[in-house]
This record gives sequence, C-alpha cells and structure tokens, in this order.
Amino acid sequence: MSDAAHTEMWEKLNLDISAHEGLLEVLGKFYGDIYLSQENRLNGMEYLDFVLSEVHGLRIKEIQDAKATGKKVIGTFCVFVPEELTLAANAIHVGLCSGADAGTDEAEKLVPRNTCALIKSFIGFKLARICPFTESCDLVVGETTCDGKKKAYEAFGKLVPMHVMEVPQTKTTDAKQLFKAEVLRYKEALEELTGVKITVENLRKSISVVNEKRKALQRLSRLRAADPAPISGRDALLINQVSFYDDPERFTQSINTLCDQIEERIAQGGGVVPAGTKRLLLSGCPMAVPNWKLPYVMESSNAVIVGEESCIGSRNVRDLVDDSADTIEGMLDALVDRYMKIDCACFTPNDERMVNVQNMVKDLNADGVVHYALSFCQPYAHEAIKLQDVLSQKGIPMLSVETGYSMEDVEQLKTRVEAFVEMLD
Ligand code: BJ8
Repeated sequence: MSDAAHTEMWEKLNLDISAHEGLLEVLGKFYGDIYLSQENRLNGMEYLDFVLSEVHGLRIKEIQDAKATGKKVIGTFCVFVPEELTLAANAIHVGLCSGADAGTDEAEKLVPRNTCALIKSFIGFKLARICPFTESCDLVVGETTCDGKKKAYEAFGKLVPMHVMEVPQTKTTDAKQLFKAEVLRYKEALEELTGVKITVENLRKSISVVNEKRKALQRLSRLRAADPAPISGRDALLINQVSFYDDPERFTQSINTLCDQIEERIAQGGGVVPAGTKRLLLSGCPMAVPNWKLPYVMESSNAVIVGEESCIGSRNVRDLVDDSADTIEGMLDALVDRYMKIDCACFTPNDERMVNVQNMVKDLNADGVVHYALSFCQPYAHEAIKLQDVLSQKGIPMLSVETGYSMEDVEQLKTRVEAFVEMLD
C-alpha cells in the first residue's frame, strides 16, 4: 500500500492525521531500539516485524475490506471476552492495545488522575483519534473486572458503542451461573449485531480455531524451558501481543513455523543468549503494545525472560476449551468452564495464581520472578505482597516493581533489576 493510500484510509476513519503520524514515528523508533537491535533473532521473527510495521496499514486495510463485505469488528480489553463466540458470529475480534501514554490530559477529565495507565490509555487513544482499531469497531466489549475499568466504561460508553459483560469476583457455583448468563447475553448481542446465528457448526469451528492458536502459543512457551533460551522474552511478548489483533489462522500457522525453527535451534544447542544467563519470569499486569519498557530493562541487565505470567502471556493461553460437546448448551458450558479458570487478580480469593506462578518457575527453570504492577493498579499491587510471601517461603527470589508508561524511571528500574540479577548469583 502506498503512503497516500494509507493516509486516505486513515482519513476515512477520522483519525487525527498529524497526531497519528507522531505516534507511528515514536513507535517505529521505539521498535528499532528495543527489537531490531537484538542479536541472534530467528528468521521467523520477520513475520512479526512485518505485522507490526503494517499494524496500522495492511491489517487495517484487511479489516476495512472485511467490513465492506458486511463483517463486524469487536474490540476488547480483557481475556474474559470469549473470542470463540465472536468468530462464530463471523466477526473480527481485536484487542485494543492501551500500552502507551496518549491523550492523557483529556482522559483525566473523564477518569480520576490516580487511574492506571492502561485505562487512561484506551480513553486517551479514543479522544486523541489515533487508533484505527478503535475507530474500526462496531462494538467495544468491556467487563466488570477491576473497579477502575468498570467505572471507566461508564464514561467510555458515551464515546463508543459498548457492551459490558459482568465478570464475577469469586468462583462459586453461583458465580459461574452468573458468568454463563453473561456469556449467553454476549452471544445474543453478537447475533443481533451481525445477523449471524451461532450454531453448533460455526461454534465448533471457532473453538477449534482458538484452541489451535492457544496450542501454538503453549508450544512456544514449552520450548522456552531450554537453556540457552532460544528466543528473547521481548520477542515472545511481541508474539503474544500480536495474537490479539492478527488473523487467528494465519497467526497460528506462522507461530508453528517459528516453533519449528526454535526446535532446530535447540537441537543445535543454540540460543539467543549464552547458556547460564539468569532466567526471569515476568509476572503481573498485562503488557499491551508498545509497553516494552520493563522487558527491555530486564534483558539489558544480564538476564533473559523465559515466561510471562500475564494476560498477554500464560493467563490467556494456559487453558483450552473442551471441544467434546455437541450441543450449544454443552459448548457454552465448556466456554464458561474454561474462562472461569482465568486467575486474574480481580478474583478473591485467587490462590490458583500463587500455584500457577510457582509451576511456571519450575517448568521454565526460572531463577527468579519480577512482579510488575501498573501504578494505581490495586488488584495486582495486593497480590504482589501475597506472592512475595508465598515465593519467599519456597526460596524463590522476587522483585516487586510498580511503574507506568513513562520512560522517566528507566534508570532507576535498571539499577533495581541489575541488583536483583546480581543477587541471583
Ligand atoms: S483478566 S488482568 S485483562 S482484567 S492494570 S485495568 S486490573 S487497574 S488489566 Fe486485566 Fe482482564 Fe484481569 Fe487480564 Fe485494572 Fe489493574 Fe489497570 Fe488492569
């Protein structure tokens, strides 16, 4: 696509062209510094580089072409919104990034200043008119997870067409029934929006598509247990980020090809860093594009990230949907069972997460955990204290970090992470 064609498409989407250009420029520079400067990257990463370079270009063009044929686009902020239902209704499911500061001053007129950067970001992106994904959405689906999000959707719902799913805060039988009713309500909203009835056939197909995507990501995760680490944490995070907005079947195929290359590299004893490099598990809040600050700091501190215990990581990938049901009712139950296994800090209690982090440390041979909470995120800040306690009883070192999207604290973070890595020796 030519630059002029890009601009014409963005104008049709009512983007603020000069603000959007500024965003792409910063993103390109950031990507060059953090990603393209890496050594020993696998050839398969070229696919990810291409997807990212065209994320506001070709992918948006594909989406606009699909919309012209009548397809609808659903935007989401949380892994609780079942992609399987969206795809069964022949709609496109995209995660709306929220990983950079933009339009913050305007956003702070709608939500309190002490709101996490992720929430301010999705409001700011909309107000600043710089996200072609947000502008392409026919429906944005929110969810009642943390207080910050559920209250922010009241203001956000005035800016975009919005559907809010109620996500319970416990995992009792009654809570599961409530979530099932919400899954049903989402199914009905999709059917009304798209005019497509969700049937056993189309839901079976979409469950398979999403399971295959998760299996490819599980495969990638398992391969990262090797020492030397065959892929950097930054690249693995990017793969997980891209999984939220690329076409799912194309994505699965590309990641399986990449995994073939990783297997070859492991068989030859190769890696992205020398064997014995300190291995860290990154755990906590989701990291949306282009929130790469902390991974960059960690991997510039003589360490490599071997897993992401996060919604842009294991929390979105760990569990598959049981595909054995052959009625809509059975399939919806299977979806509810799978989604209610998500160990988000919004649940209380949320003891599964404590166990899952320890399992990841063991399975990925991690030397320590860096816990990441976005500033002003209550749920993950609370769980950081609990996790530190649980891990210290098991002799697993943990560093607790609270930060936002600004780059002001990079040096300070680097000093802390370097000291932590040295201590692992
Ligand atoms: S399932 S982690 S994607 S809610 S960082 S907005 S929690 S104050 S993102 Fe999340 Fe779904 Fe849970 Fe995952 Fe609130 Fe915290 Fe901000 Fe957060």
